[in-house]
Amino acid sequence: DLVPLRRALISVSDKEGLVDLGRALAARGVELLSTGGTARALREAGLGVVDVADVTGFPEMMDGRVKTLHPMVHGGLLALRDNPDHVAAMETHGIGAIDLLVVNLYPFEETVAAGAGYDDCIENIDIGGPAMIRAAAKNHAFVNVVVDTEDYAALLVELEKNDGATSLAFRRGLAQRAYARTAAYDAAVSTWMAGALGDTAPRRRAFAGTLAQTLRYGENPHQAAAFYVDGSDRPGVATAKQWQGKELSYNNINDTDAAFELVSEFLPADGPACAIIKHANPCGVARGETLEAAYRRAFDCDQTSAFGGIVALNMKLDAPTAAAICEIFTEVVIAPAADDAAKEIFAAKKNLRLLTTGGLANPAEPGLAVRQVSGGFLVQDRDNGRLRRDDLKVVTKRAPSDAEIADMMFAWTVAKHVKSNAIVYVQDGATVGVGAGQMSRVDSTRIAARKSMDMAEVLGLPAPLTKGSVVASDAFFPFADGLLAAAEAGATAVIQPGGSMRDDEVIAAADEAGLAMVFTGMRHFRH
Ligand code: 93A
Repeated sequence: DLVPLRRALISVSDKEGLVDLGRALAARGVELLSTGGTARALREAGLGVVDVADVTGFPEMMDGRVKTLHPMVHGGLLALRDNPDHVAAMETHGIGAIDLLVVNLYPFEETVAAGAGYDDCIENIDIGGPAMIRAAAKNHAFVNVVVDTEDYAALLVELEKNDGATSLAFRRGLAQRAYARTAAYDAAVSTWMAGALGDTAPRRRAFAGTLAQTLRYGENPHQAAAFYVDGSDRPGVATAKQWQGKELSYNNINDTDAAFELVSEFLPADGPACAIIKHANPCGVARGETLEAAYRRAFDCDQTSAFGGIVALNMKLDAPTAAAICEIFTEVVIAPAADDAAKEIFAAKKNLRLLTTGGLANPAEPGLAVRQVSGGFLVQDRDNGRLRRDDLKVVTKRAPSDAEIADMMFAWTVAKHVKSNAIVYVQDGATVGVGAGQMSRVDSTRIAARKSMDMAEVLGLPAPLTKGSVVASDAFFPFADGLLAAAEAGATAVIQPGGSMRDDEVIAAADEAGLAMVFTGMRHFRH
């Protein structure tokens, strides 16, 4: 199954590594065919090249839209060399076999990411490239197809190993990667078009990403894993710059995403905010007079869990905050930016990863969330629901105070980022108890209160900070018991969606306990 390599067609937008590859192939006596810009680059390097236009007998035309779309090219890629009819057709029409196709496509994804206009994006949809890639990959029994500059070296190693030929196993691997590339390319086009048309309906989306990183392992060491990016330029873990520390792991990426999405809810104009995440749930979120104060207040919600956590900040990381973070072991810090003094402090902590994003994510931005189930994918709009003060409906005899309302809005925003059943106690712009991921809402309510009691002991407080707090619930209280547990922990005001069959019972219990309660009319399940 060894096929010797005699004739190659090279047509690349990314010219990186092109000349070296061309030289190595020429040294093996391989004939080089090429399109306009690629041929020029090879010639400038002193290599002999045949223009595709001379092979097809047609000039490249229509701004390059039609250059390789011709039977002289596609026949050379698709002909079965062991099929007498195919061989006869090649002879009749003077079609020469092409044994190697090297193509990388018009930079459509980069053009979109750079914010180019509609027409520019359209012009950067490559047609001839994918057509050739798919043809060559189909005919991998005889043809090699390389779509990534990173595979040039492997091709040369293979040729060296087999004295100028390639094995079927090698060509199959190339073909598989080639189809992954064209699938991702078309998905990127379709996704961009959906956005451009303002139609992001889940049912119309194609899914694909570009492999950004092969991860050391997945959620557990026995699971292989990789990180795919979708090419969006949204600030976040996928586009962040890493300044120091080891490579991020699967769990780090997942947790860092949760941390940054949460902290992005808090606009810098409203003051510094910090979120500390463990296992994708916040173990402390707070505002503060300074960024350092925000961090310390978030840390004080649950000092035990914060160890080895992910810290996200809504503003440029400064030195005092960096020093405070360094007091314990932290896995990752993510912020819109970091000043030099902060970077210097972190430099002493070799294992700490620092990521900067250049800005905050927009929590109101539309988008899709995908989850895999066995046998398929579930697709939904991302939860970009945001509450305004006017949306609150007071349902109790006592109306909440302004301070309570501010804390309720904060607690509600945090609860959106806590796994259901989510219960979040907040006092004075800081979480003081978080109950996450329980199967019963009463349990979440009690666990959060219990943790607050533990922290009161650690901090030497006379009473847990749930006393005099407000509490948020991501979904309605189905019975009064959860609400009563929150009242018992000392909450004075409650924010929840409402809508339970027993709302009347729950409201009566709140009135009886002297609580103020508001309904949001919106739910924030997160599973
Ligand atoms: O405009 S195209 O869709 N029409 C074609 O016939 C065609 N053939 C190759 N784009 C086409 N290509 C692409 O041109 C290749 O995929 C490659 O990205 C690029 C290389 O052009 P040049 O050699 O002129 O730099």
